[in-house]
Amino acid sequence: MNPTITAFATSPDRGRGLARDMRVRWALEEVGQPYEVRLLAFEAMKEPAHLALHPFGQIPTYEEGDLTLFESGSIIFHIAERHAGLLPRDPNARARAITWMFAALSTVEPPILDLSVAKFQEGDKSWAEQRLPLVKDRIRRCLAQLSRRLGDADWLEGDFSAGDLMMVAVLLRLKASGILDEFPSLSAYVARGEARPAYKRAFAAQLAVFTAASTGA
Ligand code: GTB
Repeated sequence: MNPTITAFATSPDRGRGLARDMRVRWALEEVGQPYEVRLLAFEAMKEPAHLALHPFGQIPTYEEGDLTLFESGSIIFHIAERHAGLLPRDPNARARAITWMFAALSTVEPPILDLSVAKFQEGDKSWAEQRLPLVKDRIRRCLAQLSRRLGDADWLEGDFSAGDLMMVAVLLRLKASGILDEFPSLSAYVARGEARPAYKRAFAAQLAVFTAASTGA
């Protein structure tokens, strides 16, 4: 039986692939695992049926037989562990790829999320104008370090891995801010991720949800 994931019935990003079901879809496409999607309205995400799957009432979740997971990092790690293609076989190379998944989620993503909060949730506060440059500089510092480590390589550790998938997914959130353009090697890195056939299939699938919702199809 195919796994089922959850996604927004109407994504606030208007199908730009920024909601976190996108990274799970991408991982499933990379390993060639077909999947089902259960679409949820915001209200349904806070109801007991969904809270039983996700204690924080969010998407994505992942159901496979009697296994239910939440947290995109854990879901992608599970997919990468169960299928070939997203983690190297060599134990040390595998550990390094997993390290990059953690780096994406716990070092690179937090300042990027801070930027969204500073702009969209705190933008009307009296101190917002002072805070925004500080938040942006924290992102720049992190990207400078990441770009130094990537150097001229295509991917972070040899071949494309779940570490790259997660890092690209995290960096994509920055595209609209213009900050990514300040780091040409990282822009090219993200573009390489977006050019992967699996990424394109996942992107098209989540966009189709938004298109259908907005045209009433
Ligand atoms: N740590 C969790 C994970 O990685 O799975 C975080 C999950 C999460 O933040 N889910 C969001 C959610 O369910 C959707 S992806 N939010 C509803 C809620 O908390 O009530 C985050 C997201 C939302 C919208 C945009 N956007 O519009 O651009 C981008 C990303």
